[in-house]
Amino acid sequence: MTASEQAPLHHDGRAGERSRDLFAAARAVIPGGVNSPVRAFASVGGEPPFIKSARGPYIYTEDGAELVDYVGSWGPALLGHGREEVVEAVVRAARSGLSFGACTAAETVFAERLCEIVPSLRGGMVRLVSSGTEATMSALRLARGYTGRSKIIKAEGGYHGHADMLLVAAGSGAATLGIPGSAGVPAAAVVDTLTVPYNDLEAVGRSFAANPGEIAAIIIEPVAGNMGCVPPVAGYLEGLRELCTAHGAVLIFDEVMTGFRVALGGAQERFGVTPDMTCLGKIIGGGMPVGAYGGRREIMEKIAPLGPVYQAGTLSGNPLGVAAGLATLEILTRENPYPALEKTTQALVCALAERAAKHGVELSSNQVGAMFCGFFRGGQVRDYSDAKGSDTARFGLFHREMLARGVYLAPSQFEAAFVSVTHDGAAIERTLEAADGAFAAVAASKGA
Ligand code: KE4
Repeated sequence: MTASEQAPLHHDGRAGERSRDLFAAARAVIPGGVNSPVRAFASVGGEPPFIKSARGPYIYTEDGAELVDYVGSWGPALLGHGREEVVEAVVRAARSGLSFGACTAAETVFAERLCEIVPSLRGGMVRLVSSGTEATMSALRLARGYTGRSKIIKAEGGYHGHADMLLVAAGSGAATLGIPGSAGVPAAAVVDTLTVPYNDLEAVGRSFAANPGEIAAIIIEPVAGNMGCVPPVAGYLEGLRELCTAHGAVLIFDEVMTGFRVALGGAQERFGVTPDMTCLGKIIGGGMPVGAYGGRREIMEKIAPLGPVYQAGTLSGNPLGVAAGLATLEILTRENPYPALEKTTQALVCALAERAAKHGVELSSNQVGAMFCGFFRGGQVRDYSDAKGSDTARFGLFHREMLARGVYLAPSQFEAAFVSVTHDGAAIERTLEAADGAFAAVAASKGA
């Protein structure tokens, strides 16, 4: 079909006939029709539009809609969709073979670049894996092996992937679906997982005091992004650093989302607090499945084949993921988009807040770098309990109204929105126009 025969693009992102048919077919062979639960739109209502392609700040649905995208593949698309240099790098690598399961020179170059850029990796080592889940699961096993201790601390509403030991009071899709734990996780798997409220240093101090010499690690999102976006309060990260140093526990920053998003060197660079280990994912793969964990050399030397802690992966460090990651890092270090991203995102968050206020809709906004979210409630949101006080029904209505007006937000109040370097004036303008109408619809709705 030539371009002229194609129906003109429209902006109504609600699932049309084609997406509905595709979703019915998907549900017949894929649980819930999705390969990751939050994509099912369960908490916002309606059916998910199926995506055909994406370019820059836009995604294109199977029903012919062009939508301004703030999911960005859940974070990876910081450079916008389909950045030519990244695509070319993957195509070039693919022409030499897709995967060897053997050492390649590019993996070393990639590891060197990560160790140059991320403060906690400087002078240390890094291991490539294929997802954020693998990164956090491996980092915690390594921390346990390194310290000889079993207990770990995580924050309520923190999401670090779906490894058994971490599916306790989890955020993101677990929070969205209201299943912060999970069936199938034996009590024994989580008996050593302690949870504390985010931004509550005293609770962490009490956990250490109650478990002297038993806590192997704290794993924390240095900016929470899976209870909605919640920044660390002043002194929080520094306090975690001090407590871990004092008690000989490993401080792990889960920067799968914040890494290369809130600063080139991640939240640890932005806030000036260096953890012992860092988990990475999303942006470092430029849209390909890449994760990584790394940190101090004496810790990393405990991982096989150097040490007794086992971890492995068929596609770890595969040529295509490494090519996409290297191209992405090259662009980010060359262009340093962070000041402009901060400015664009701040202006967008302010303008959205103005439109909410204009229509008398309570909205509590948080933003760090190129990630943000609006909680449908008043007051400040500093932890998961605050986030859960949001009116999720109103969020659902807002989501549907924005989608109908051509803006694609994460289908959950407990996620963050992501701005890319390609979100230009036109995309922002369309977003604000849509928000004006969506907030009006929320204000007019009784109840939700
Ligand atoms: P993956 O295994 O999904 O690559 O990464 C897990 C993970 C680890 N740590 C943090 C801070 C994360 O945000 C994630 C995954 N994020 C979710 C969205 N908030 C992925 C989307 C999904 O689950 O479909």
